[in-house]
Amino acid sequence: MTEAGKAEGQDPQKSARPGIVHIGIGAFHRAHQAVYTDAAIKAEGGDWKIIGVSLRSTDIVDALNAQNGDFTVIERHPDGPKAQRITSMSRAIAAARDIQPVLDALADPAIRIITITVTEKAYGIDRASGQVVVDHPSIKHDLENPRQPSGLLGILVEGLRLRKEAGTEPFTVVSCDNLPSNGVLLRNGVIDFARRIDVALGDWIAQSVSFPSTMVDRITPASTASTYADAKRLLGQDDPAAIETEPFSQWVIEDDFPNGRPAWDAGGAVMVKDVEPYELMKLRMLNGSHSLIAYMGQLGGCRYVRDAMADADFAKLVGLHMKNAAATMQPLPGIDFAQYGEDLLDRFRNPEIAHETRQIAMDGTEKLPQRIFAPACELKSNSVELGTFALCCAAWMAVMRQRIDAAGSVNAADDINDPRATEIIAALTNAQSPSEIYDSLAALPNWMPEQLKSNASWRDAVMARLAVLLSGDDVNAAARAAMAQEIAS
Ligand code: CS2
Repeated sequence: MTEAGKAEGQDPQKSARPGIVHIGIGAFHRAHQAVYTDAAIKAEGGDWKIIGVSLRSTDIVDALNAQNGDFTVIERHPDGPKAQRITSMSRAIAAARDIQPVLDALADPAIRIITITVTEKAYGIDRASGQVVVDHPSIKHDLENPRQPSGLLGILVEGLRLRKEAGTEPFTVVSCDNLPSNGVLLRNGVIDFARRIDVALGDWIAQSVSFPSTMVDRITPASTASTYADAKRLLGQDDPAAIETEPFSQWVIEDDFPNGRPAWDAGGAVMVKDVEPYELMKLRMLNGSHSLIAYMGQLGGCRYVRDAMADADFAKLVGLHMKNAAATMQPLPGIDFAQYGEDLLDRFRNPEIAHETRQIAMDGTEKLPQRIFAPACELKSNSVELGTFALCCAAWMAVMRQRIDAAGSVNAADDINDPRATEIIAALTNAQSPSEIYDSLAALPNWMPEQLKSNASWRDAVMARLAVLLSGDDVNAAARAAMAQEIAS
């Protein structure tokens, strides 16, 4: 059926046409923006259905298209799972197969918003300068082949170029990844990329494209056999695109949509003028604690976040880190950080959510700067609150050390799972003592802020914890000892 053919009948969901292209249709998008958009169309209608684009995988595209774009969301409540069918996606496109349909969608005047969840590493933007990282694989490819892009920035810029050329209004671009000031970061990167190809295009983007920032939140573990089994049991059909998630969900959006937007607020989103304080709170208190749980959990033998939270010492450590992270925040009217932290602890404890520490532990070099280093920079150089930040940094270093043997080979059962794996391996080859490990990893270019690197108390704090984590042959026992020392201090 054509899109126009779908525009019949009374159901606003059925009659709606696409108005959004979403790039990155992994589980998080299906648990979050797709659900808000579904609720918005059901509440107030509008041509806001989503065309989903997958940059790499093709399986999810085939699975969604075989189901008319519809899929099942299972919410894991303490009293059992609840399933819902989401129908806000009209179709999906695999960019890896053919980029042309993606560019056609981006050039279509009916498309007014591009939303994005591609994870931190897909941006290829230097966080400090806002310029593109020219040796990032997709940036490099797309600067050389701007009409046949395959990465995020190249696709956005080519889409905008086609619109400029056709005299079409630009779309609004909305990053929904866990990056600080994600709208500003993406804006800077897109403009810099465009100016490297065509200065006038870059100037036009700077003047006419809006990049609202957003804070997104919903804990969404990777789907497993039990996700698919529950989807079938609850809704009676096989669904290889089914996902499972927690009951909680939050979306705070900077309200800057010159070409209109769905009634996301009717679906529960909060529209604000300034998202940054919400982003900082979430990145530092939720994601920072998640990273601490992930690395300490990898060392301490906790497969899932809930296993860590079921351990009294571990739960205390996480509570302490939330308190320390809250100490780096400016007050936010209407928000009680202590209560926010308590609610996070409850969410982490949810026994129905099987969120693997290994999943959260990936891409550490992309995550630690905003989750751990930036807040640590806000604390006085020898403050007691630095302890849990130093522990998280040390735990990441210890996990990396353990996944690579002394000769610099990755242990058979492991994967570094980080876009800077080659550099990490090179840094750790022959680095054995805590000071060798710390100094070689802290020296990764454009990574740990100078303010921390030049802070002797920080270096001492990380090295002391690394020494405990690497002591003896029993990794779990060493992790427990480090945890006990932290909560006692
Ligand atoms: C997690 C996030 O994998 C991770 O790094 O910290 O995906 C986290 O679950 C979400 O941001 C929750 O909203």
